[in-house]
Amino acid sequence: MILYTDATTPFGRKCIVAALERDIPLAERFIKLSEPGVFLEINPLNQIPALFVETGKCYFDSDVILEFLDTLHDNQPLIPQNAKFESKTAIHLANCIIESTLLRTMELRRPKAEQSKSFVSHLEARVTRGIKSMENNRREKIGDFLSGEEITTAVALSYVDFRFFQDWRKTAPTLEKWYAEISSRKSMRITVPTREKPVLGRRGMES
Ligand SMILES: N[C@@H](CCC(=O)N[C@@H](CS)C(=O)NCC(=O)O)C(=O)O
Repeated sequence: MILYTDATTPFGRKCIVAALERDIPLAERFIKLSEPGVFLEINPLNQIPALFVETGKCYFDSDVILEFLDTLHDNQPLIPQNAKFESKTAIHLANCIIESTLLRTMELRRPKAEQSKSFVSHLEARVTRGIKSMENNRREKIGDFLSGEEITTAVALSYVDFRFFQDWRKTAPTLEKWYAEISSRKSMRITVPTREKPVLGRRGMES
């Protein structure tokens, strides 16, 4: 299986962390979306991540990929069936924090005269409210197997740090402690957005 991704995409990182946490062999291939070439046959939307499976099937959208990964292992599922809707809602919250941070970055890369301050403020307020909700709901201890919710939450906070601001910690002490612990896991450490090359090589082993 090959995951088409790049170093900075948090949606791709979710999938790699999940594969590492469940010991699923997955090779990574970095792709430049500005020069997609045959990648458009894998994902006509020209978005990453996208997963190519040896059966010839291609799956895209990181949540679809997480659900597919769950069909490949016998450990604790990434999406627990007994709390599926809670889990998917929490994943959606983290996804929206990622998406709002991404849109904010793209808006601020436009020429100054074309940027919308009100759009940027709207996105920032959504990120702030989302993190507050994460803080209010973060109770459980980190177990041996990270869930899809934990992975997406941690990746979202890391992306906010990477692209936006770090002072969310001032108002989210529980989340700060939780995030510090989860960030020290190997799967999170080796997939930081500042890495220069894929961590998973051709056979899905660390390269
Ligand atoms: N819902 C998708 C979102 C994927 C996404 O937005 N990926 C970004 C990179 S982080 C992308 O490919 N952006 C290029 C574009 O949308 O043109 C997922 O969860 O995989």
